[in-house]
This record gives sequence, structure tokens and C-alpha cells, in this order.
Amino acid sequence: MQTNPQTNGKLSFEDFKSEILNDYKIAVTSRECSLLGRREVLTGKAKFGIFGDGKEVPQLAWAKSFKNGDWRSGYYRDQTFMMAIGELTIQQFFAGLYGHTDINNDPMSAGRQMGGHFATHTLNEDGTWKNLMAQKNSSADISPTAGQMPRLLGLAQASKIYRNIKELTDTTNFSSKGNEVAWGTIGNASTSEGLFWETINAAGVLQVPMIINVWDDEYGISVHAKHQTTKENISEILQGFQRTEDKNGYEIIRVKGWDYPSLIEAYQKASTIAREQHVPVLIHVNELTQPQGHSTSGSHERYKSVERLAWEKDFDCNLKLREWVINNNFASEEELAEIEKTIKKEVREGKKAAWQAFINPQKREQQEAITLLNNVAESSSNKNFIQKLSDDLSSNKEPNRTDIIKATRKSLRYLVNENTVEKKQLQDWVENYFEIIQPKFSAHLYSEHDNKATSISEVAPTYSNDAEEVDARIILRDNFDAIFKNHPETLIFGEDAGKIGDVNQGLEGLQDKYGELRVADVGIREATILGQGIGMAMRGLRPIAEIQYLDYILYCLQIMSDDLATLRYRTSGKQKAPLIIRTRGHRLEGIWHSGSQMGGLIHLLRGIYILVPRNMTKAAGFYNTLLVSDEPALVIECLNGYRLKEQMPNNLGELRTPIGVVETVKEGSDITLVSYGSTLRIVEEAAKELQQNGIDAEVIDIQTLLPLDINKDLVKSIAKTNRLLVIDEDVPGGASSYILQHIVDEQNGYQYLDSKPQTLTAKHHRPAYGTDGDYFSKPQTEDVFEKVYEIMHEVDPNKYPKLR
Ligand SMILES: Cc1ncc(C[n+]2csc(CCOP(=O)(O)OP(=O)(O)O)c2C)c(N)n1
Ligand SMILES: [Mg+2]
Repeated sequence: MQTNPQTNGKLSFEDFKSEILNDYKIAVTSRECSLLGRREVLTGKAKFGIFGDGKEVPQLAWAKSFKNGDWRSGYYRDQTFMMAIGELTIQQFFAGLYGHTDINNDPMSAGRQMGGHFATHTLNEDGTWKNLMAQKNSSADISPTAGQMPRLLGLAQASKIYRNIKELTDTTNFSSKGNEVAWGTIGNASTSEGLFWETINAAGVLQVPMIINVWDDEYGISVHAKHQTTKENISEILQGFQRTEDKNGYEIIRVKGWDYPSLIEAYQKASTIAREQHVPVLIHVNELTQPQGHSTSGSHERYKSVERLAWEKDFDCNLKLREWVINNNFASEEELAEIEKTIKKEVREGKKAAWQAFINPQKREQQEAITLLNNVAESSSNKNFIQKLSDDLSSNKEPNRTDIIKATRKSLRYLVNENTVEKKQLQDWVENYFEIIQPKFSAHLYSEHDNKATSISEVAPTYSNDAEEVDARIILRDNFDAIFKNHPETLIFGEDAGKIGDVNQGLEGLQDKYGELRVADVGIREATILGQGIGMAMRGLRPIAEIQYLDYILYCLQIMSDDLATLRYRTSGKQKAPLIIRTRGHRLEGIWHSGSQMGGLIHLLRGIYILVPRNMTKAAGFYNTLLVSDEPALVIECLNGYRLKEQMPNNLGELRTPIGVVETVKEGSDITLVSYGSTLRIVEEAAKELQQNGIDAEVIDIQTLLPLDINKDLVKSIAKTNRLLVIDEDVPGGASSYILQHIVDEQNGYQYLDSKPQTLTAKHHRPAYGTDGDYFSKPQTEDVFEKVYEIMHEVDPNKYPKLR
């Protein structure tokens, strides 16, 4: 629709009418899906339902202003929008509700996300980018409310980068001169979250083409706006952000969610402002309803007043649209009733088709299993037990895969002492079933394509004969210089990263060289720094988000964990965000500046590589490796390593540190010492002292915590030394235990051990301040020495008499 209906002059009346009726059809289709969807949950066909009923009409208006190349970052209410942009069919809606694991049936997530979590595909089969300008894009939703906001900022900022960076203005697949808008949606109650406020402020500062829709239905589940929002009005309290003649800010628009013509006008206005001027816009869409309550988990009659429920009935946006269509003579009551009847039928049929597509493969698998169970029962001495499992499975009219595999696995217990062809067939079937089914739930946590980060081979640093010893930060700086020169799509941003070139001068002088957009200072707001990175990485840029110190990762850990780490997985490999996160940590001072909370990170960030280089040459190599691949990673530089001397390589920009590969830094025969990062230097020192005392330790730098030792080199060392000590400065039971678990479980290292494998870690408490605080909180050279000595004393008390 070109203009608002009241002033329409461009379309013929017939075209205009048909567009309106088409909108009405989408609204009714979407509503019917919600109504039937809820029923599917209540009858047990689906587990949980959360729908977009009551939010249909604003989404129709929004879809009209949403162009190819634009982006959505929203939440679970947006099914009508997805239908209106042609990215969600009735059948796909139900496939998502059932959790269909085939991406062709549920293109949103291949059954990994609950229904109502939307995405479009940005990647081809081979993992390369699609032309994102030829399609409408939706970044994959996440369930934590407001978690979509930081990413939204980055999606919008990418337009700014593409518009203003000379080397990128000819880009065609990701942008057309930065004319793309990133549109967000958020529920009224979720605007209470810190992430919302952080994003609002950051976008105001950055002036990016971001439009936030607040869908305001006065509730957040059962909790009324009076408990959520000051003055119960988000656009009113955001008034201070309104731009003025002489000051940048936001355009703030307020519109009723059932008022179709005003909504169309509001979206056109917002779109133009954001697209042309790169000014952020907030659209507060109020007076929305929830006809079926929040979700299938409860009923809203429990907490809404009779008056409110009555009002919601009268102001249902679909009903209001219907009235408007009739009052303006676009269709008669009878015509609309006919449309509604047809759509009801379509939705029922779509639902049926989705269910058949979902259940039929499982029924076939059920039949296979039953045949095998019956066969094996026939010849078994436990015939009755197995037959019972088979009969129970047969009587299941809607079998899920859990039912099928459970019955077959349980039956194998009754066959443990038998040796028949039928048993072998059943065993093979179970093996094969796992092989086929398990990837449906487990694939794509990391890239599975040829250029995955773990496939990038090492390029060792090379040195000229007269190579200088320099402060290590110079190596990083000059490597970043090479990166920015060779990759115009790279950019770095962080607190103090711009003007002064980061707190340790690893970016010294680079802002002058590459400009304020590519080497940028940002506010103190780690979650949205991360979000900037995620969003820009999703749009073909190669951002490096700098978090000043490792300790402050906690401020963005939720976004890293919920959004970045799950992106490839939750889209079954159909979206990626190859973001590099740069930070510095280990061994500084005090409770909040000496962090090495690696265990916490490892546990929460599966899906992101965690790299712990022991020096800056290794760190530089990691950045180079990551840039030829396309996966997200966290690089933790050693905070106390910037001023240490390292030899200057002559292949900066080219050297590559392999990911997932350990390195033996000292060979030895008595014990294997495993460590990483700054602690490795302490271990190396201890190994020297041990050598002087007749103990020959092998020292291994694991280099990357995630993934850990993909070549299984650690066990080779243990097979040689028969003893193991893992040392780090995390808490007891942290990353050191993870390494030990890996050696024991994954590498069967226990087979070679002659002494108890041990860990040496920091204390349980956070490190106290100062030199002595460090000494009495974290492992020191003496601790490593004595621990190893103790192990050797136990082996040979005569040779190694008690030390203390
Ligand atoms: C961080 C987080 N906290 C709590 C929840 C549980 N939760 C899911 S939806 C919801 C209410 C959201 O209300 P609102 O933002 O107004 O959106 P609406 O559902 O009303 O459209 C809550 C509390 C969640 N998903 N994420
Ligand atoms: Mg709400």
C-alpha cells in the first residue's frame, strides 16, 4: 500500500480494496492458527503454545514498510508479520508447534525452538551467505525477554557502517548504501529489562536506523503495567529521548494497535525517518489485547478483571479491522463471513498436513521397531517381556521417537544372554537409529563446513635474522594493522578502544589510520557491545567486540550464552554470526580485576570457541585464523603479557594459531603438567626449578579451552610420563576439572596413570588485592613445585624425601 487509505490517490480502488482484503485474510488466518494451535496443545499433540493473537493488525501495517534487505529482531508474538512477509505458512506454523525436526517442514529451527520463535535463512547449504538484499530477513528469536534488543542494535548499526565506510559502499549482498532498517519488537513488560534501556541509549548515541515496536497489552503474563513501568507508559517516560531541532535523539510515535489506517501511516513515517536519516524510532503500539491469554500455560481470567476482559473483546484488533472494512464499504458482512469460513477450512487442512508430515515418519519407524521386536521375541526365552514392550508400542497411536527407542533399548536387556540373528538385527537397528536421529537434535552447534575454525591449518610465525625483541603489545598492534588493511569488513569497538588505542595500547594509532567507525570508542555497556557485534556479524561484517577486562564479561555473558552461542544451533545451521570477542584477563589485582572464571565460561558458552593464548604472538595468530573462518570466538589475552618481550615475527597478518591444538612447550618424562594462559609461565618456571631438583616435567599449553585437544595429544604425553597435574587459576572444580574430565572420559587417560591425577587451582574465594593477596589466593611457582614434588615423593620417598 503506497499511502494511507484516507488519502489514497495512487492505487486504483480495486487494487486498494484487494490489498485490504488480503490483509484481512492474513489477520484471520493468523488468528485461526492461534486458536487451533492452543487446541493442539490442550489435546496433547504439542507441548507448549505461545501465539500472536491480539497483535495481528499492527504487524500487517509493519509488513508494508518492511523492505528486502531489512531485518527483524523480535519475539514470540510476531507470527502475523512473518505470514505477511511470506516467510511463514500455515503448515510451517503447525510444524513449529509440533517440533518437526526437518528444516524443510519447520524452517524456523527444525524443531529445536518452541513454536513462535522465528527466523529466515541467511546461509546456503554450503554455509556461504545468501544474497540478503534479495530477501526479507529475520534474525532467529530467543526466549529470554529483551534478549533480542542488543542484537537489534548491531543489525541497525551495520547499515551505518555500509553507508559510511568507503571500501564497503559497493557491497551488494548485504546492503544497498545502508538503506536497510532493523526493526525490533518487544512486549510492554519486557521493557523493564536492563537490556532494553541499554539498547535504547546506545542507539540514541549511535544514531542508527533502528525501529523498536513495543507491543503494549498492559500485561506481562499476569503482572500488570503498574508493577512494570513508571507511569504505566513507556513512550511517556522515554520522552527525554525525543530528538529536537538541535539535538539528536529518537522519533517517538504512539499509536493504537487496533487502528489500521493510523498504524499504516505510523509505519510509513517511521520507516522513512530511520531509512533516510538513520534516526532511531520508537513506536509505542498500545491498546493491544491477548484474546487467549499469555500462553497455553494458564488462563487470563485468573488475573484480569471482568471489565478488562470485556474491553479486550470489544477492542480486539481483528474485530476492529473487520468493522473498519465494513464501515468503509470494502466488503460486506457476508463477504467477510465467507472469507472467514474458507480460511477456517484452510487452517484446518494446513494443520492436518503438518501433523501427517510430522507423525508419518515416526509411525514408519514405529512399525520397523515393532517388526524387529516381534521377530526377536519369537526366539527369545524372555518372549513375554519383549512382546509386552512391542504391544505397548503398537498401541501408541501417536508415537514420538522417545517411545520407539525406549522400547527397543529396554528389550535388549532381556536379550543379554542370547545370541540370535534377530537380536543382531535389533542391535544394528538401534545403532543406526541413533546415527540418523541424534544429529537432528545435536548437529550444528559449531560449523560443519570445510572452512570451520578447527580446519584452518597453522601458519607458524617466521622471523628474520635480526628480529627485534619488542613489547608484546606491538605485535598485536601491528597484526591488527595488517588485519584492518587486508579486511575492509573488519572493525573493532570497545571502551577506550578508539582514541587511546585500548588500555594496553594494542590498537595504538589505528583510529587515526582507519577512522572512528572502524576503531571505535563506545559507552560502558558490555551487553550492547556484544549485541553490536552479533548484529553486524549477521550482516556480513567481521566485527571484533572488545570487552575491556575478562571480569566484565559477566555483563554480556547472558547475551553470549543465550544468543551468540546458540545461533547456529537454534537455526539448524541456517544463520551465523562470526563475531570475535577480544578481552584480557588472568592474574591482575583484587576481587574484580584478576578474574579467571574460565569454568563458568566453558559451561555457559558451548557454541563459542574459547581461546587462551599464552602470549601475544599466539593471540595474533588466533585472530588471523578466526578471520579466515566464520565462527564466533572469545580470545582472552594475558593481561600481564603486554609489556613482556617477544620476538617480532615478519609474517604478521598471515601467521595462524590452530584452534583446538595443544602445544608441548617443554618435553619431560616424569610427569605431565597441563596449563594455559598466564599460569603457564608459572608452570614453566616451576618446571625449570623441578629440573634442577632432578624431576623432569613435560609442560603442555592447551591453548584453547573450547574445543579442547581435538588431536588427543594429552593422552600421548600421559602414556609417556604416567602422571598428570592440571594447573590453573580458576576455582577448584573449574576449568582444571573440565580438562581432567576430558582426559579421563574422552581420552581414557586413566589407563596410563601410576599416580592419582590431580588439579592445582586458586582458592575458593576471589583473589585478594596486592602481591600478597595474589600469593595467598592463586597458585604460585612454589605451589606447583611442591605439588609435583609431593607426587614424586609418593612414588619414591627415598629419592624425594619429604619437603615440608
Ligand atoms: C528474561 C526472562 N524472564 C522471564 C521470562 C518468562 N516470561 C516469558 S514471557 C513473559 C512476559 C512478557 O510480557 P511482555 O513483554 O509484555 O510480552 P507479552 O507476552 O505480553 O506480549 C515472561 C515473564 C522470560 N522468557 N525471560
Ligand atoms: Mg505484554
